[in-house]
Amino acid sequence: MKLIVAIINNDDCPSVLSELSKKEFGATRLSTSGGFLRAGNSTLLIGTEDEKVDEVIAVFNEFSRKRTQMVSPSPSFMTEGFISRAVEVTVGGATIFVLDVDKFIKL
Ligand code: 2BA
Repeated sequence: MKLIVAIINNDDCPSVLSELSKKEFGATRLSTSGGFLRAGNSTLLIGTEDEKVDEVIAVFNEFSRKRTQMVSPSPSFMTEGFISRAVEVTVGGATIFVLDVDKFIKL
């Protein structure tokens, strides 16, 4: 058995959790924050059989991988005569640890 610890962006969390639940994986979400940016992120704990680890990682790969997105500046930044241009920003990403589990007990 393995414990997957995955740190992802808060915005990606609902879609990752709903896909994991659809595939009948148990998951626990912790609200965490990164030591560098000190911004909120989510840490998911997922206990699963060894042979299903790749299936879980595929969910993160599909729903929380690092990608770029075009974002328009918010109207409050726009002034008369200023032509707003969408900018490309990087969003998402997942940091995943896979740990061996000695015992799994549910009481
Ligand atoms: P990532 O490397 O994608 O890391 C995203 C978040 O994953 C981190 O948030 C942290 O919460 C977690 N994480 C990453 N590596 C970890 C590890 N070895 N052990 C435990 N948790 C880990 P932040 O710490 O706020 O970092 C946000 C982003 O800032 C990082 O994205 C990286 O691109 C950059 N970064 C982090 N530390 C840095 C440093 N010392 N110097 C420069 N850039 C750094």
